[in-house]
Amino acid sequence: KALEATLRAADLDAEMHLSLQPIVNGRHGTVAAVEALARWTSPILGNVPPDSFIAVAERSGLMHDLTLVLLKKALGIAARLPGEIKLSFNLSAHDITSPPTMLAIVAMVQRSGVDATRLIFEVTETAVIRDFNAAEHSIRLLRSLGCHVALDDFGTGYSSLSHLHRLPIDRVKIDRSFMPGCNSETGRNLLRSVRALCTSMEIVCIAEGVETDSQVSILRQLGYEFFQGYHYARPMPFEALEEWLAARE
Ligand code: G
Ligand code: G
Ligand code: NA
Ligand code: MN
Repeated sequence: KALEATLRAADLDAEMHLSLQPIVNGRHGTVAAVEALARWTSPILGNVPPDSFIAVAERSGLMHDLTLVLLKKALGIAARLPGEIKLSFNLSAHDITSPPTMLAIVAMVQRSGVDATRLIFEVTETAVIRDFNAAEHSIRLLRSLGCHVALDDFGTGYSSLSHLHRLPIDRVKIDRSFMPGCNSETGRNLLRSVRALCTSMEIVCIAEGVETDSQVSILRQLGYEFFQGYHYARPMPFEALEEWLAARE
């Protein structure tokens, strides 16, 4: 359809950019990482939401090229950020189940000169389920380079718990749909249990979709340390991020 044809003909390098959202260490008040979120401004269609164009790229064989264009931009951003701030990059189901894509990612990371320990790759449970063995292999490959790997949207997929111990991930991003749970006893019990599980497995736990001060204080009481969400900042262009970082000092 129209979106696919336009994406196929697009100058990806010129039309794609990354929006950046901070991940904050709530205990120390520092910025632990920024997540890179793809944005497409098409001269024909205008701004297209990532949910749409990522899905189209996935099913029309365009994901390999798109991921590499975005990763190149992400590595450029990582190189310009202070060394203590990590860069978190989303991989799609296609990416983690495609050996040629994974090899190209590894080569690009190694050529970039960016310290691999400053990179976090986010994979969703849905992507892992598609081909568990391939996903496991890809995650091991990234970890062997020294990169971090986070299980994204945690809790929304199924058999989440088995993934935690079968995959060599070192981070979990608990899905934003759990944040309203801060306001109920059962919701808090669930959040506390996920936190305890991560602690026992030595997995860093990040709460995403944090929108209010009261959520932050409740999450901190439940043992959470890392937060991402509109309460801190919306995704923003690199220049705005630099200003945002400077204003916090
Ligand atoms: O940026 P926004 O919050 O609208 O993101 C919507 C969805 O698109 C999220 O699920 C996010 O993980 C996904 N997404 C954003 N950027 C990228 C990207 O660079 N690669 C992949 N594979 N998914 C992305
Ligand atoms: O699937 P993933 O977690 O990568 O999706 C990131 C998406 O979540 C982005 O589209 C981003 O704009 C959105 N997002 C980030 N912070 C918040 C928040 O505090 N509330 C809501 N509702 N969405 C958020
Ligand atoms: Na993500
Ligand atoms: Mn998520």
